Amino acid sequence: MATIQVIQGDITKQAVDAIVNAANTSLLGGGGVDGAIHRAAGPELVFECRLLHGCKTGDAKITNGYRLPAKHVIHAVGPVWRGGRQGEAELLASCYRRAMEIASENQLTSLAFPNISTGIYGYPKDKAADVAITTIRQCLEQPTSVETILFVCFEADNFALYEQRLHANGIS
Ligand code: AR6
Repeated sequence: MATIQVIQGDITKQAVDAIVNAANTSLLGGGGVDGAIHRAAGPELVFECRLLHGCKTGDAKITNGYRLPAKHVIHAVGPVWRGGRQGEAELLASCYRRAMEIASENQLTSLAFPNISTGIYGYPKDKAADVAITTIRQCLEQPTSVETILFVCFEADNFALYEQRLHANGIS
């Protein structure tokens, strides 16, 4: 049975099989958690990202982790929040699903997620937490190599939202 954990902290410090990045369609870096991951991984990361020729919104692609304690980075592209009627929830769910699929294809067992789209992309944090937790629970009902999910919340309000939802679901 897989476990879901939540911590408040910095995803670049997590020694897991893969950390998930909240990237953009270019995959060539940016601000927020993307910038932090590229800074911590070193310049080799963007060299590998250049070979991937971008990524669609709702999709994800994997690279090595280079100088990170994580072995791999799964770069997922979340939606920009445009009011909620532009398919944002499905695109956000798709990010989590694709990251889980890629992890399983690569036989990864531990995966850390940031709160995709809730920073620069403006997705309401409570709605994003619902999508993230629901989607991960659905993925864990299917056969998967993933045994441990870590939600890494940078901000106290996101941490509180996840704690409340995970406890309410009786998961952690
Ligand atoms: N560890 C964990 N979470 C973090 C960290 C960190 N070190 N730093 C920030 N966060 P954002 P988005 C949280 O803006 O909304 C980039 O420029 C942050 O507090 O990083 O998906 C990309 O290139 C927030 O809760 O990503 C894209 O252009 C969460 O990570 C765009 O931003 C996501 O915030 C993507 O926007």
